[in-house]
Amino acid sequence: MAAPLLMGVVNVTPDSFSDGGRFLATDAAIAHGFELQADGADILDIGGESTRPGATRPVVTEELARVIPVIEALAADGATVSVDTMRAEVAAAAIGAGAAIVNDVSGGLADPRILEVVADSGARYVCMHWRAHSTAMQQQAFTTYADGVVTTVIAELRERIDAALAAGLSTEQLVLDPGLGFSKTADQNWELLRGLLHGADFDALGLPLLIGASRKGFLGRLLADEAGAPRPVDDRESGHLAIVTLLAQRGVWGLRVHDVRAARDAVRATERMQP
Ligand code: PMM
Repeated sequence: MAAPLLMGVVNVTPDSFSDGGRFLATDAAIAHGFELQADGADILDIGGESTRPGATRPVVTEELARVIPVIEALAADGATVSVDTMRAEVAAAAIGAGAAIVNDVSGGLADPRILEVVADSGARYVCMHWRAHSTAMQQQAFTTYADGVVTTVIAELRERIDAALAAGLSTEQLVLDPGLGFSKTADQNWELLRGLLHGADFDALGLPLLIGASRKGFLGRLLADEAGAPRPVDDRESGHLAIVTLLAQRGVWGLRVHDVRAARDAVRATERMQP
């Protein structure tokens, strides 16, 4: 079984929950990308919009100014670059700057023109399960799953696959992502992971899978202290590595991670134990 590709996260944002503000300057973001590559990243995912619950969106010119110079520099050096954007205009500029993958957390819902841009370019398209922008996504209306979270997420992903194919994408371009933390409660994230590890429903879609669990709130809550305070964002890696290990053993196309070195180590150890 092929080891999962590791997608290292470069958030060029002032407000991401995991690393907001650390890599907002172009030079710091580029240096971080090179660091992640040295740590063993296969893909560098460059994002200019924070999707943390409650975050407000940057205007498109701001998003472009954040990500394009970083993508240009990393792609020019030979890195496989992905752009984390929901906007067609940003996707087009990123592909022009050398991005090979468009990681759209809205699966084409936020800006449907993004599907045509990707179809025409031939780039890979990560189609994530999503229901609403950050300001609204954790409202109860968006975290209700009538048929259970696994069945409903899969049904909604099927709709997005149909939309992508109708816009001209080929199945070879598609990668699916259940969107952990996006319009999901902690319990629903665990249920999705349980479904991925112990069910066949996701495999029935017949498409590669990308999973992003790194540093997310459901890990913080799992590892909360006795008073109930969530484990801080930068101290959740031990729990995350259990997920990395089991998903690597299960077989997935990719894992979106912040600590590439730790994930690479876990994947190597997992591979070593394969029969
Ligand atoms: N999570 C975040 C951002 N982008 N993209 C994909 N495909 N899957 C994810 O789970 C995902 C994503 C939020 O995490 P961050 O703020 O640390 O980038």
